[in-house]
Amino acid sequence: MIAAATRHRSTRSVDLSIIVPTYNEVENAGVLVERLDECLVGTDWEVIFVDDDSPDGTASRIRELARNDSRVRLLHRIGRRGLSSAAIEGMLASTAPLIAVMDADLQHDEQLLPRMRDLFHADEELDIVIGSRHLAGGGVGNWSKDRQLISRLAARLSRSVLKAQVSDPMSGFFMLRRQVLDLVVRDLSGIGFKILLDILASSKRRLRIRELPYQFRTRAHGESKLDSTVAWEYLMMLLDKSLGRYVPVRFIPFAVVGGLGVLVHMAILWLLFRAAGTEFVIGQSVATLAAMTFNFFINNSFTYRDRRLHGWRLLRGWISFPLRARSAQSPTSASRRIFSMPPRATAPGGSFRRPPAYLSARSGIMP
Ligand SMILES: Nc1nc2c(ncn2[C@@H]2O[C@H](COP(=O)(O)OP(=O)(O)OP(=O)(O)O)[C@@H](O)[C@H]2O)c(=O)[nH]1
Ligand SMILES: [Mg+2]
Repeated sequence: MIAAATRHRSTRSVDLSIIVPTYNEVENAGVLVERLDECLVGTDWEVIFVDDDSPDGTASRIRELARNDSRVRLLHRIGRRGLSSAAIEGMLASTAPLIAVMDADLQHDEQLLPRMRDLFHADEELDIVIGSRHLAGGGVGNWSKDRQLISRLAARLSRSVLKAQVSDPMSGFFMLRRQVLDLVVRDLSGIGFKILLDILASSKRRLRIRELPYQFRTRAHGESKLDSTVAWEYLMMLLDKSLGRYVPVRFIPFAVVGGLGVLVHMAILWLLFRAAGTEFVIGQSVATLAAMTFNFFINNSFTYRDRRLHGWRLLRGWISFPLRARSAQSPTSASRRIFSMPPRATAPGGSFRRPPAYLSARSGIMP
């Protein structure tokens, strides 16, 4: 018992946790740990990589690093994606009073970390220090004109939810006190890439913020994960921040996709029944199946992107989706009315009154 207590007391306490979300960063993880080791002399630090089961073996590489260096930790998430949610879970897995978030791809200047830490030591009231690309002395490296334009547009949109004046609310490189995390963590959206904006927009009190300029470097290894869905997720996050307290944000795209599904249904039914002259029941069945397929894949790609299905699970989900919907093959009274068909006798209990399966939230691709 005494030996256990002694052993317990001898464990080190970490002053700074650096949270690094990773997806396919196998070549960068080791270099980042080396650079942290060089620049954080005199600080008891740890790095928590949060890997979303990268196919390139990043998690195995980090495990290998962790076996030789107890400052390296790994949170391995399976069946999940998302930079912000990874950062949140990494922060929650740490115990240090100071927490930094940075990318794995060496684009963030690690030399800023000791300067950020010193600012916290000098000012007890300070809440967040942000690495800014837009202050004098900072820069965005070799970004194309298009990317600069999109970034400016996104920053302008962010003002609708932002409660603080900062030059780079889209930065992915910052340090904060644990108390700030505790203050906002239950209100975070956790959607998409912009975790700093999420934190700034979720705070119920005015935060004390400092910014330090840095030059965003060019990625040396691996590929960018920025794609068109990042823009979609960004809009979802802004919607969540502005409307989330009234309606679950996922419901908005789900309802829009449902509405588009109705249009797909009606267009196909018109083509088959009116233009091609097939029987109504056949047209209706094909239209229902097409609309369900449309809704399933669009919801999978956008509404539930963070838990989207791939490969066999996608195929299984798609096949089981109409099978689970008992009314899938049944003509709806709406289409019958639109196409001037006489109403069909309904089974006791009015099963045809049930909305088409692809419109119901329960029949979404949620598990
Ligand atoms: N855990 C996790 N990490 C991610 C995910 N997407 C991106 N990342 C990591 O988040 C960091 C930033 O992603 P990048 O693709 O470099 O995005 P970026 O720096 O804004 O864009 P580039 O300048 O084009 O590199 C990197 O460390 C990625 O490995 C994800 O879905 N899950
Ligand atoms: Mg990057």
